[in-house]
Amino acid sequence: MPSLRLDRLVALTATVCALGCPPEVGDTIAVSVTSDPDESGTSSSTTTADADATESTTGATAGSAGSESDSDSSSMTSSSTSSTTETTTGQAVCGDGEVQGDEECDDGNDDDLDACLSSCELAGCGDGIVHDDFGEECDDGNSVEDDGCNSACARDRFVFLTSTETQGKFGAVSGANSHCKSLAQDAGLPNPLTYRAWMSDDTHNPNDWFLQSQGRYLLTNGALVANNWDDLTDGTIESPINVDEKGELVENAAAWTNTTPEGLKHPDSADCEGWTTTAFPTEGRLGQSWKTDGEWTDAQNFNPTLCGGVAHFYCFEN
Ligand SMILES: [Ca+2]
Ligand SMILES: [Ca+2]
Ligand SMILES: [Ca+2]
Ligand SMILES: [Ca+2]
Repeated sequence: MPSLRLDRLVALTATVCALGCPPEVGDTIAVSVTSDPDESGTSSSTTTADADATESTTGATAGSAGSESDSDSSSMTSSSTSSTTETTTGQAVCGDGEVQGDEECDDGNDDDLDACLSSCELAGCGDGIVHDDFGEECDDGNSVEDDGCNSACARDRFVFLTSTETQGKFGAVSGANSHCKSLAQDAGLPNPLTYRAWMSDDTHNPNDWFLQSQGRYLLTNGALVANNWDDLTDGTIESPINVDEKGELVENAAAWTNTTPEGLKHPDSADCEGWTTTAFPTEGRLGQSWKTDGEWTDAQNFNPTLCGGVAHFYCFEN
């Protein structure tokens, strides 16, 4: 109790002094402040007459508010220490739940996975912490684009041409997906169960159905196919998708697609009746796996083609 009253007294004196006190009273303040632990020892008693006065006024109000909220949790000491921190710093205290000074935020916790970091900076791409709630797939804290995690916090994805080929009947699009997953798994590729076939029917097309990534699409040998989804679907690709799930080149192959370079179902759709039949004369549409223009998915010279023929699939990590 006495110490609190002394504080109050000092605060009161300081408030008055803020309006103009003789230096002697200022000395009194300096003495009482130096009696507080730690921080005040560093401050100089000569320059602080004004500063101490304002700080201790705010300290007094904050201290009284603090003692209300602290009252249930006990002790004069806690309320007096809180008033001393506020008195001596009077500036931003990261973690106190109030946004002050240069703090971008202050949520009063040290959880770095929420929107406010424990450093009182707003969470975002580039802070080195993956915030999947905000759409970050990765966050390596740098702006190097080709190290697996780009400056948009999007990761790389693999694309391959299946090592196997089949007629146009393979259990619909879902059958092609299953085949992509199983080949990816057998080859030890990451996230094998996310793979989808680049293929369209009446209810599927890649544009609606794939994650449109901001990250790169790479062949399994590391070659760049596209820098992101927009690059993938702009009509040309950087490397032909002619490498299989094991990283091996497959030459002069075709792939069932029925899909435009934009990732849509072809306007002249031909999909072997939803990829369920090889009956003559049903037809499907193909892409040519050695091409980097739109023909990679929509070959001009032999579409549509009979479903009894054989072709591969393009498989995309999603
Ligand atoms: Ca704060
Ligand atoms: Ca936080
Ligand atoms: Ca982040
Ligand atoms: Ca990076």
